[in-house]
Amino acid sequence: MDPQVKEARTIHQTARVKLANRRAFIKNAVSGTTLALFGGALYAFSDELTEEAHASSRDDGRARVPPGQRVLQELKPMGGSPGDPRPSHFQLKVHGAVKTPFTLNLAELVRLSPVTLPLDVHCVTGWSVLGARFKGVRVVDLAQRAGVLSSARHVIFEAAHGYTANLPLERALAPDALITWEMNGKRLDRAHGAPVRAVNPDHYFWKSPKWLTGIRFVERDVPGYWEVRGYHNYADPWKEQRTT
Ligand SMILES: Nc1nc2c(c(=O)[nH]1)N[C@H]1C(S)=C(S)[C@@H](COP(=O)(O)O)O[C@H]1N2
Ligand SMILES: [Mo]
Repeated sequence: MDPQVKEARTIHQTARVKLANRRAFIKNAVSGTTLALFGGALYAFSDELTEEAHASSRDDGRARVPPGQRVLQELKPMGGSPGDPRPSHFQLKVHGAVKTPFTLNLAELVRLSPVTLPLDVHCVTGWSVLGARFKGVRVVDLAQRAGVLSSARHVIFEAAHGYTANLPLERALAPDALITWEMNGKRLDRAHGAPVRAVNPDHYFWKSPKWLTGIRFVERDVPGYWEVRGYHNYADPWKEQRTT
């Protein structure tokens, strides 16, 4: 099939899913849901989910929802400059302070050992989504394959049009840090980073680049796109490290 036709179909299907979800939101509105408008689209904060989640805690003892966050039922597309969505054009470069740098295409990436994990994401603008199921490869598995040098201390996630996000090495290698192409059983749509994005949970969501192109291991920290624009270098939602 012509890739453009295929892409148009995907966009159409995504729009239909969104419409169905929106109908479900409106149904929910009868009890315990706050509707909010963002950029012309309707989003539902579930008061019930927010309350429940604020009262529950995680295995590590932290509150399920960090302070100042409210729970949304689905990711809100936050924009950015999209990369090339064509799966056949995807390349992920794993490089920097490693013994064996390598580049993977999408077929090679999805053949590594993917895991599916329910992850929570927390946007600095105040919304969180809990337990979205992301399928992907652990960053730590890619790091092992590349043979990270003992001098490496930080990881730079690189994306289309120069967007980057930096994390200390040990945080980037957390077992739930994923390079992902699928959310809730469906390929990522373009707005959410197709074909591949990073998800680095336990940090504000700007640390999760969409339209990922590379993972670079470095000895010295390199503040990323938002980090040089006044956002906090570590971005811990439980410490509300929003800005500097
Ligand atoms: N390449 C790229 N990745 C990005 C961004 C961006 O502008 N470009 N925005 C970040 C921000 S600020 C947020 S909150 C999340 C939003 O992801 P979503 O649009 O899938 O909800 O993506 C992050 N990743
Ligand atoms: Mo954001």
